[in-house]
Amino acid sequence: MADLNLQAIHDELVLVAYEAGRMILSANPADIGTGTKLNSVDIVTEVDQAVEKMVSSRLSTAYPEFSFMGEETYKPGTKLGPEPTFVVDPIDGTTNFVHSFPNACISLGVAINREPVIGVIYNPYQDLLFTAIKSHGAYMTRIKGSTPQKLPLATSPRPLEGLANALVAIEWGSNRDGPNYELKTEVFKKLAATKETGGAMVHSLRSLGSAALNIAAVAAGQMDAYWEGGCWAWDVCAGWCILKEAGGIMAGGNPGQWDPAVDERKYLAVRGAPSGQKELVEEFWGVIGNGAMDYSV
Ligand code: LIP
Repeated sequence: MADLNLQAIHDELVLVAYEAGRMILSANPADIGTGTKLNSVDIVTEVDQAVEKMVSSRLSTAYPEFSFMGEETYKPGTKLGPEPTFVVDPIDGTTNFVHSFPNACISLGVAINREPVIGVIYNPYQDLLFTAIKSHGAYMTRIKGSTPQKLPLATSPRPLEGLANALVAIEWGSNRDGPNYELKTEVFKKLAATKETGGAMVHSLRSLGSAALNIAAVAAGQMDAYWEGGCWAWDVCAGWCILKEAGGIMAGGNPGQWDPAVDERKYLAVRGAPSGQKELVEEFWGVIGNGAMDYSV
């Protein structure tokens, strides 16, 4: 495939993101049809499906040679290939959307050789756009048309000084029983507990309800880390590129995995910092202990 113009692809994804934002804002969640997938909390709506259809139609016209991996048309067992692929979540934060809670986004990623190289995340409720192209930095645009701010937002990010000084993003996800759930909830408890009781005493835990927005907040330096198992490549691909371009790192959600795959389904994102990243990852893995999440099916 001839040298790709990543800037042109990025620019098209930004236009697509704003179009998706208009679709999301024009829907009235109280009136839309919803269904469920894995269980009663794994929700899909007709708006998710309509947005993904618009996205895939526009992108397959503009880039017919690209593959497409979207949440609503994903065939279980499909692996992310090496070819240029759009990796798309039409509405990340569907539960928030269904409840009219104003925090959801479209997540548009491009992976080449299974590496995130473009990321575009747009939260229409806040008119907040996060973008990145590999080797060209990450940016946040607060209001459409305003001057993008380079990420991380701090011109001199503070060093990371361990979990006891960290604001950590977590998610409950849609798996609510079994060994993965038991491990996750045990880790949540230990993260928040006092050191005297064997905990990490984090500043606090936050759940934005969207993997993409959690990762974007870590990239911006608004949170220090995000840990989740069970989400998918389309939840993290765009944010991954934005995070890396903002100096952050993406480690595995299980101990010892320093180089996770985009479709690994177990992630630990850490913000950019002049020091302390590796130490924070290792401290976090220490909280997990000998546990390991398994999302191989
Ligand atoms: C969501 C993810 C979130 C996860 C939820 C859900 P969706 O994606 O962003 O991290 O905890 O279970 O998968 O379904 O809103 O696109």
